[in-house]
Amino acid sequence: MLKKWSAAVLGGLLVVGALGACGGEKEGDAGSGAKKDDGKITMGFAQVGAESGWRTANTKSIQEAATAAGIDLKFSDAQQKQENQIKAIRSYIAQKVDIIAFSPVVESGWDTVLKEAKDAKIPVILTDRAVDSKDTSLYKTFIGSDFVLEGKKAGEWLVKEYQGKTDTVNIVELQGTTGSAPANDRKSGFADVIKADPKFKVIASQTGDFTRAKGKEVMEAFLKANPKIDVLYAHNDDMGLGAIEAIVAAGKKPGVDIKIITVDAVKDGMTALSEGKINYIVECSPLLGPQLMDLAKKVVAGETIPQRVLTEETTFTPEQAKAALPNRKY
Ligand code: GYE
Repeated sequence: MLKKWSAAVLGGLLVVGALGACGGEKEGDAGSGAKKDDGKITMGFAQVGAESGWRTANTKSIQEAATAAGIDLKFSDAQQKQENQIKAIRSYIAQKVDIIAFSPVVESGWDTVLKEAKDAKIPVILTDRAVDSKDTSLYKTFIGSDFVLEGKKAGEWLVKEYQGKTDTVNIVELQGTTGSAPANDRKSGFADVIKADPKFKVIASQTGDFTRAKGKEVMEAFLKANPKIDVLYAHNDDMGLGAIEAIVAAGKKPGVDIKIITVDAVKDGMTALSEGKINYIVECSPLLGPQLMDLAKKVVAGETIPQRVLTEETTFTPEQAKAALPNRKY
């Protein structure tokens, strides 16, 4: 690492002092003297929580990739609370880490703390979820999925599935964490596609917080209040899996009496899909670690990186899930 860094310095950066250029753009960064001088990049990562299988896989990917890249990782879990994430980011700023990365639990309310990082000349990378800040200079890049597209893919499957049919299709929706980018976007992408045909009716839509327990609880309430539910659209596998328990307990057959579409494609979701309990899964990859570490190194070395790095993803039918499962890593 030290060698690489020295090469970067010799390769054109004018700043003197090993980690002085950690802002990646400004010369004469303040506070460089207080930073560790071992040539290793220190990253502070403020994770959302441990709410789902997706998140667990994401955390593992980040931790393993940091080790592989020789990056010193400071990791915190915010338990799905924005205030905890803000606290973690402030502590990373106080510790003068070289770079901060985080997955913002909700979209809004980040400007102040991002400005604090910018003032301290600590670059920030957004991973997985976006912020709604107008000032895009507050972060270097955003790496993650296109959640609107994911919602659209879910809607397109539904349109195809009910092609040629005229009866009303009653849909219930389990939304992700309120105010989060994936909940907002997966809802709007889906709504955009199904609105073309008035037979599709979303009769209930509520948050299940991206967790299995809440997915089950909300689905129980949906089932009690609505005698005819044709389709469940859950914003992630975990909520869908919780809902399946509620559906079974209500004496109905998941995947048959109620068709189920979810997002993520984690192992448990894929297993339920291969068994016909879920009908379709839109993939959202949690394996962002290696790309994140790569980008972090570039930012610290002062290289220009793209403002948006998109994750590539697919979709799965039950047959495709069966084929993919043996090699599924998460
Ligand atoms: O779909 C869900 C997790 O932000 C893409 O967060 C992520 C979402 C993922 O809790 O399972």
